[in-house]
Amino acid sequence: MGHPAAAVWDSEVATALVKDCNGIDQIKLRNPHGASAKVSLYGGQVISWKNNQGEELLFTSSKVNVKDPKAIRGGIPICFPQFGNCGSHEQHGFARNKIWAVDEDPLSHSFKDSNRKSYVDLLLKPSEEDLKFWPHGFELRLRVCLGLDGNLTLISRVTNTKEKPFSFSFAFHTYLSVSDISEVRIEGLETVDYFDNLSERERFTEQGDAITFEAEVIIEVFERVYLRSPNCVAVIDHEKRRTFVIKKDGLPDVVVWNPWEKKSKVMADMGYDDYRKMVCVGGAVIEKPISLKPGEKWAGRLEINLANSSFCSEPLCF
Ligand code: TA6
Repeated sequence: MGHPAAAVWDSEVATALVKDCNGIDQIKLRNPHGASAKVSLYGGQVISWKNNQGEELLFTSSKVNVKDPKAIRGGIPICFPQFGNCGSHEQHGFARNKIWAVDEDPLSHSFKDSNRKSYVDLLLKPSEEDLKFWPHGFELRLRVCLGLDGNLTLISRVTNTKEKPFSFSFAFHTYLSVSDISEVRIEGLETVDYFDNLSERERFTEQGDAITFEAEVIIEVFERVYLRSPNCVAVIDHEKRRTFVIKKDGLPDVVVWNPWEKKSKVMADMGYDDYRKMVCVGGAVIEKPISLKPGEKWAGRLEINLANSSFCSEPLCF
């Protein structure tokens, strides 16, 4: 079993290549103020994002088995080409269970000042095996960028590289670390329609107030997909006096999920009370999958900023 090698830093883009205990490459990003992030080539999954004080901002299950390379329960798993269970395909698609490559020829990104950020470009293309069960030519690119202010930006791009059109769904399934789920309120999704995944995607409309998580209200699990939502959502943690400000583009829907107590108990890779320390809030394309004609591209961008405030999100989002 390999041991993670010491990081060798590339000062140009402040990245370092290391290996995890399974010998799978990980890319470490850092900024001059102490913030950092880590991306695994397994699934193109962001597995860590720390603020300038070195505090971990993404949730990771207490029962993650690092010796089992499958997508860890936590971080920011990628859902592609589908979200949810679709027939015989893996839940949330196969991209998260493939080894990605560092993209030596990234598409030109409309970054204002990439050279002042620490970032890595990853690429996933289908193998011959993949084409047997999803017969579409694609290039799925991911840029993970750590800003000078410590914010985390993920940009995904899908290109149709073959002669026939295809459709896909996509999600950044972001596990945020919180003090306790009872301290969390989500603003920006008021009055938005949502699918309640437990009700066979029956459509509902969110009430006029922020989303909160009261034990007496949530019986089994909180699992909703908010449809065509505003491009800014605030996840407020009163106890930690901080707000995750999530800005998105090209990702019309927002997934909000917490397994709650009952479901957590039957999840092999979730500690029995881990649900109290996390909330999944991710940008997604679920209600209306993206269709690409030959040669067409799609891009989705998610930026998460950390604001040391737990008051009204109004000034943070708008
Ligand atoms: O978004 C909620 C959900 O569909 C849940 O049903 C649960 O299966 C979760 O996703 C798993 O997501 P993950 O990305 O951790 O595999």
